[in-house]
Amino acid sequence: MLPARQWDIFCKVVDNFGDIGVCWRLACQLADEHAINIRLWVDDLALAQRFAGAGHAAIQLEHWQAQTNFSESAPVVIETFGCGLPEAYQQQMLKRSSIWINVDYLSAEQWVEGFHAQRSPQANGLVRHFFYPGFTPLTGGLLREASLTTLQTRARWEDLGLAPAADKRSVSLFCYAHAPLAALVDSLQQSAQPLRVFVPQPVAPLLASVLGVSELQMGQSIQRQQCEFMTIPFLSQADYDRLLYLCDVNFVRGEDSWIRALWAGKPMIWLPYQQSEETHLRKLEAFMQHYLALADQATATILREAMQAWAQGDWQVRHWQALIDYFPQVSQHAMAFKVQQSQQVDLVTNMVIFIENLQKNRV
Ligand code: TRH
Repeated sequence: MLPARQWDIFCKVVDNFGDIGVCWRLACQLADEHAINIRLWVDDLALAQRFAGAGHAAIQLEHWQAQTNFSESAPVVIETFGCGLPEAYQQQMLKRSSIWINVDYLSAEQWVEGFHAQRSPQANGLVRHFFYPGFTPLTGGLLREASLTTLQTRARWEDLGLAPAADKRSVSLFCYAHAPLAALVDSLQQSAQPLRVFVPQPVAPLLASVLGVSELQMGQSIQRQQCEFMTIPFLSQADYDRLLYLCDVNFVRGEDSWIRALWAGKPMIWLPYQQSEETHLRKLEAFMQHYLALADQATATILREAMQAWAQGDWQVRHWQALIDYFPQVSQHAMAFKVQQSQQVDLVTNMVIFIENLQKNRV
């Protein structure tokens, strides 16, 4: 039988990097801060190995395939983003009375509070528990490692193989293909202050097409008016955290880079993952209500207009200009939000407490 402190996490990679990005962080924090050994079952093993890098002594990556033979279940099983658990595995869970948690996607929408921590009894006798990340104390909270502050305060450009550039503002740019990139590039080129823009490898082909070059090699740099565009390889998660902390402004997307930008405490422009029926715009609105609640009116207007324009394909020169003109205010706001949000308990701590309570209530 698997020991009590050996948990299973299940991850299906729908697309992009967010699913495995969140699962890898979750696994690492459970291992590092709660001494839990993890088997991470993932359908895209190659992508998981890329995130794992040199690996983690307490995390075992397992290839989850249709024909996988599950001989035993863990006492605690974490399904992520409603990926489902295999029927054969559920039979093992029944034998062991395993606890079943589904960690869902993050949203700042109000309904999340009502759904968080609810139980859903299954026809086979198992109970699935919903665990919703979120921004308020009535949700599961946000992923935040205890070691993050130390990582940030020690971060140096040189660690990333990059030179400091005190005379320029540094920007990181991680976005989707539907972003109005040509309009952003135009506004950055005309920036009142010199810039350098770090473009990670997945975004490089999009930038190449906007700049009218056939290809951009990693590490290549192209100067256009006020702006130096520099492509960088896909970083480890720790190095990506360092980059966000060192940059002055971060464009982020999806689920995980969004929250890492929040913890960087720097002005951020978030691009939600595009969904049907404009669901992503409702998610953006809900986040802005939360993010801008304590901002002064000018700061709130600048950030709101910029995020809306970026998500709705309507970016203009004035949006970047306003961010630069009000840079001290938007920066101060980003730091204040980080501090306010850091007062809340992080997702992994909340989850461990939730699971301990479920275990106690069973005895
Ligand atoms: O890649 P994404 O677009 O992932 C998305 C979202 O999670 C979305 O909600 C989900 O529905 C979809 O996947 C399936 O963006 P996200 O969430 O920011 O994930 C990127 C991950 O990659 C994150 O863990 C940070 C990491 N990363 C690096 O480690 N190094 C890098 O250089 C970069 C650019 C990102």
